[in-house]
Amino acid sequence: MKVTKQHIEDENKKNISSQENGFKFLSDTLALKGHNVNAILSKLSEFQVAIPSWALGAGGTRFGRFSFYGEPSNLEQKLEDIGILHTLTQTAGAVSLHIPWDIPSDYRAIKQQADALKIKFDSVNSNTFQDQKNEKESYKYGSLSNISQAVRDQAIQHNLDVINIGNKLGSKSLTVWLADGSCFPGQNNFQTAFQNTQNSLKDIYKRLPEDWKMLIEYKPYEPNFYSTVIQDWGTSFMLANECGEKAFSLVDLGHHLPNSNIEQIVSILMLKGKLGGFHFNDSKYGDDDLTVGSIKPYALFLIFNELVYGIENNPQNPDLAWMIDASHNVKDPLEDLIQSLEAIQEAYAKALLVDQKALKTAQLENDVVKCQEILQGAFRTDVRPLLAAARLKTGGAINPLESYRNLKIRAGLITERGKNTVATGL
Ligand code: AOS
Ligand code: ZN
Ligand code: ZN
Repeated sequence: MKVTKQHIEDENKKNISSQENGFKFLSDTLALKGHNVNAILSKLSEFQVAIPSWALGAGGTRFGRFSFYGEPSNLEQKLEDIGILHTLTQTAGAVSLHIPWDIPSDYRAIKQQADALKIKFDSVNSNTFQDQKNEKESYKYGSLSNISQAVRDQAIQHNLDVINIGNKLGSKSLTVWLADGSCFPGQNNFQTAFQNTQNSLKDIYKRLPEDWKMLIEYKPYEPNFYSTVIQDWGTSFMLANECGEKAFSLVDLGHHLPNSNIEQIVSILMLKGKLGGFHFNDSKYGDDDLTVGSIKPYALFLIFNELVYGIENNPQNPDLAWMIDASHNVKDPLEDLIQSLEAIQEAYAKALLVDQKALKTAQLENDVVKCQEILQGAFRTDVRPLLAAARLKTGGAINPLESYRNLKIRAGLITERGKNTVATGL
């Protein structure tokens, strides 16, 4: 199943006049306000978000999983799906692999396929939250934090293997997310668990290639429900500092206790030059992994506002690894990802419209009302014609979701791959 240039041209013909009208109105309005529309379009085109290899099949919960059929069952097919997303949206030019689910059998072939689809290999994810076949030790009671040296050594070695695999594909960072923690008070000694984790991470860090980063993800709870070793940004920040300058914190939007001020966390991590990566999703209650922007779009915009500020004002912070980390239980995964990609671009575009100079002036005058007006003025702008214009510039679809449906892509995938597909992953 392939989306061709011709497909997109035919699709775009249907929408071109309304797009041109909408874009003209918006770009004239923005230009009058002093915005450089072309600069915004270039920034939108440059903003690429990695798709995790495990998001292309239906997720499911511990109660069950309902397939969407035609899902990819190997790495080649996962790349094909991302290729479809990227052709339509022009913003999914990267993949984030998960080891051991995605070990390539033929590295050259996989690299060639990815190159042809214009997909880069972003951060590689290790997995020490499940036991793997043929492994001696079990992670039931933790991995890098385990009280047993043998278990820790196995988990360290796994991370080194993941770096090795990523290196062959051109990845430049390792993402570590640990399920380690405890389910009941007294089960673990907090200090021992933390120290073991720190020492293990340092062992991995020592063997990180010169031009690589280590991204340390935090999460307050789940799968452990009493304590998690790397529970919050502060813990991840401490560990990153202990490891060294190539180690950073990774923020997953769903990994905060209710009502946390994520935009403030993002802002201060960037000030300290320690924000390395980002996992996008949305949530109502916990780590719900819902479609980006589907529940709290204003919060997403405020986070992007800090990211834009940080990108412009914090040269001490490196370029970030962007990834969608969502799970698709009741939607076609590809449709869900198209919606997420659109929501990310929308929040980014709105953040680019914030008049930073005017905001600073209003802040210096303690004009609280004006500050709010500036932020909400940007948030209330309908930027969708801008996103479509950015996509058009590089050959994407004016309306990716509509084209995905018109081109009957899921039906095509089912014909090709059959109904009895089981995606590897969560
Ligand atoms: C888990 O909750 C985290 O969000 C991880 O980033 C990710 O979903 C997991 O590592 C899957 O590989
Ligand atoms: Zn995550
Ligand atoms: Zn998560």
